[in-house]
Amino acid sequence: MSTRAFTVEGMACGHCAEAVGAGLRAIAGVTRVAVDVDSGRIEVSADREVAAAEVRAAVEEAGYALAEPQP
Ligand SMILES: [Cu+2]
Repeated sequence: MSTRAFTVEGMACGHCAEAVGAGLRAIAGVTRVAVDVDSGRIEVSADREVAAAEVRAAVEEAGYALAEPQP
């Protein structure tokens, strides 16, 4: 079980969160997704190691962008 957090840019409302959440839940092995619209923070829990590239692809598929990691 692993949980990773990312920041999504461009979400504005519950529909955005729903779209991003649905995309993330469709990733194989994902067991739990939390999306906070205001901060853009997402948490992805999975029963395997999910690559950042997979999360990025799902977020972009939903029409949003993953923020670059903070230095
Ligand atoms: Cu929205």
